[in-house]
Amino acid sequence: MARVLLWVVCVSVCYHVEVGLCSLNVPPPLPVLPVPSSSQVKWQQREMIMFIHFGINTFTNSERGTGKENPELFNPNGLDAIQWATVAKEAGFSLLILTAKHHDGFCLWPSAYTNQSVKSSLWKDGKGDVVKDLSEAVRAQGLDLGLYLSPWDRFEPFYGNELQYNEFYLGQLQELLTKYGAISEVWIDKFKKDNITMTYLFSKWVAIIKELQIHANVVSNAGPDVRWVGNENGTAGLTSWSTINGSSYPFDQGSKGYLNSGDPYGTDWIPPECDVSIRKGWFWHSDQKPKSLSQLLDIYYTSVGRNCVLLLNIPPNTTGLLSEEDAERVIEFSKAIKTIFSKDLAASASVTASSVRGETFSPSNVLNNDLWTYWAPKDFRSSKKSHWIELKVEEVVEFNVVRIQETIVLGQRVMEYGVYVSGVDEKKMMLVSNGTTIGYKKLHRLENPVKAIRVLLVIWKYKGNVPIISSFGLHFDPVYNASINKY
Ligand code: FUL
Repeated sequence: MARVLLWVVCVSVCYHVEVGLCSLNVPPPLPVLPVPSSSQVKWQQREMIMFIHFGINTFTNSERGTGKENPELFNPNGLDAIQWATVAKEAGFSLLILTAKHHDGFCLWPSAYTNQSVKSSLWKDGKGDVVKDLSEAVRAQGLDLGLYLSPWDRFEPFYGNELQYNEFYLGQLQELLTKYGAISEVWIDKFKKDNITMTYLFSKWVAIIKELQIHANVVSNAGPDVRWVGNENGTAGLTSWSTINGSSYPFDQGSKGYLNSGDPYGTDWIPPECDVSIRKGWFWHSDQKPKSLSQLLDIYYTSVGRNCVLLLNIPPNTTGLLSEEDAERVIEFSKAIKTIFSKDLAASASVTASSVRGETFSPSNVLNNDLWTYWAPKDFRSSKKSHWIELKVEEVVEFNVVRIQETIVLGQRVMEYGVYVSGVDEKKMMLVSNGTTIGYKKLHRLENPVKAIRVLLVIWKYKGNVPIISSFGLHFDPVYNASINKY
């Protein structure tokens, strides 16, 4: 009995005093709901996903087919899905999403529900299957597969008949989700431009996806797992919440501004994905060129750097290969990201903070790359006070990117903050950037490189009892620097 009493007293003291040895026992802060599912965390940690727009449009030099195309036109006689997957792997993508069917209705797999597919094409005498080729190629590289299946189908004669078309769509989903192994993401594009009125039985589609592929994230305008960012240029809002009120929006709606910034009081965790093409069009056209490295890096900062995942489209050409210039550009892009972010100039900094919740939540946790370890300040409960964390390096460092990350598994919390710096012997700190949301990753690209010895993050406003910072780093981006010098 005495022992039990002693234990109770000790636990209670540990909880309230939060010092010395006992501090190990301080429990983590409570999550601020909603929080991401494990599939959503995995999705977020991918940071970049490759989109592949390929289909009959590739052969008609079009962006939007009519459904009247002759399937014999599809003949990518050099198609090599291994090349797609190899480029993806080299460029650091862990997931590839293929347009199994675009709005024109042409299917890249031999669907039993239609003849408008590879089986009516000249490619491999109608015996080919692009989805199969890609699924095997990605697995061989240790990558994952996702599929885009357009609900708007301009070929299908049933389109417009609610019952028949919804059954048809469910049938196609079932084929795709049972024949090609694990599918990590299903893209349900809301786009439709005709006068045909028909209700999509969206909740039934999601139910069958979850039944057949429990870990797949379903993407549409408003989720249920991932939302569209509201534009196709790779730009999330400066304020970028992973939360929205998903249940108030049908899958094909949601105002662009709302989807772009999210909702601090949203009841559902439905983070944004930024879809953008490396070229002007989604499909390959001989007269288009890939975006420049600095354009791609701008996109990286406005997507991954604003709490999003970048879904970058690289369209195969009529031969069935990613064109060399696109492949070279995307690999150059990924190398630039590695160069910038593999070196954290604060790696050996000493880190102090306004307060520490307990030893497990030490400020120095922000120097490792582990999402699950973090700095948390003391919980002052009643007061909504601000908190700070400071990096101090031994010798002056020059940087133009500040990276801040939250432990999103405990919710997205920070609502207002500022980043200050000071040089040697300078007592005064200078504000260099500020922001609203952080989320999984926030990258502040500074107008000009800064030389500093101390870098301070002050958090003024947050949800929950305390803010939680998983990572805080400093980087130098030579490409951005060069472009400033150039223009
Ligand atoms: C849009 C489509 O209309 C485009 O063709 C492209 O597939 C893009 C990703 O989504 O809604």
